[in-house]
Amino acid sequence: MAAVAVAGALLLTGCGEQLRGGFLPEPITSEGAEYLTFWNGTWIAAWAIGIFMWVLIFWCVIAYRRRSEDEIPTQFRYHVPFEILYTAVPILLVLTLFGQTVKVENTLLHIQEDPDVVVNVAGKKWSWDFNYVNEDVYETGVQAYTLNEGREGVPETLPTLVLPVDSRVEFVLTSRDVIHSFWVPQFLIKLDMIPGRVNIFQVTTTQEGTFDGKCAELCGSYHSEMLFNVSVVSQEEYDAHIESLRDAGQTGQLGPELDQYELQSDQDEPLRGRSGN
Ligand SMILES: [Cu+2]
Repeated sequence: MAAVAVAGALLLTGCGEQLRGGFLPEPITSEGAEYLTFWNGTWIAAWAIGIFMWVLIFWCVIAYRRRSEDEIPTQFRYHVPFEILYTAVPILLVLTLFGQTVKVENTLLHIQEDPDVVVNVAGKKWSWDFNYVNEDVYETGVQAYTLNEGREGVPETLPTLVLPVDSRVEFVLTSRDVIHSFWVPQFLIKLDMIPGRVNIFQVTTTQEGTFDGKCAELCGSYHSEMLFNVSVVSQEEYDAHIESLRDAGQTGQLGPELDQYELQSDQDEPLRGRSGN
């Protein structure tokens, strides 16, 4: 009852919005929304179990306290029903959490055939190239300069990834040099970009607006300036944006010829026995 009262009070205050959002960025994809439900469910379960255990602990401490100097409380052991209970209940909890985790992970990493939009995002020290694969146009960015000038005016200098709303979008993640990580906080998922490898995930956009994107893997001196914008717009605006890239002559793809790393000839050998790596 105390928990319900506290939760009720929080929901009625300004904290309520954040509490319902699990103190996470507001999801802008259907996968993000599903993840948020799982996250909140996990916390509700954890609090319910925690409160139940605290009540039991304090009840024991108070109800079975020693009442006089020479009294010893009733001693008992090998209480089989209890032992079965505190073995079975945690196993059930762990299995439930495990099952739900697998279910949500499968949703987040599900790759659908024929997505509406495919974007090859290449991370580079310290910015991004966006190749719109089906449209055969590209956008390229340079590093943001936030350290000296602060945040003001910076978003206009950043590369913008434009996506249509209510669409299935595939990100094909590659790197031109070192390990980066493609992170749009409001997707509630991020994935590493590893030189020589291709990582893929898809989202279904549900909300129009302009959102922040950044690198989430410490990749060098200007990692913190590796920023971009994500603009989710109507299909018409998306088509117009693609046209504007075409008109600007940004046709074709910024391919692997721009990569700065060299594949090592011994890369397929096991790491064991190699030195200096
Ligand atoms: Cu980076």
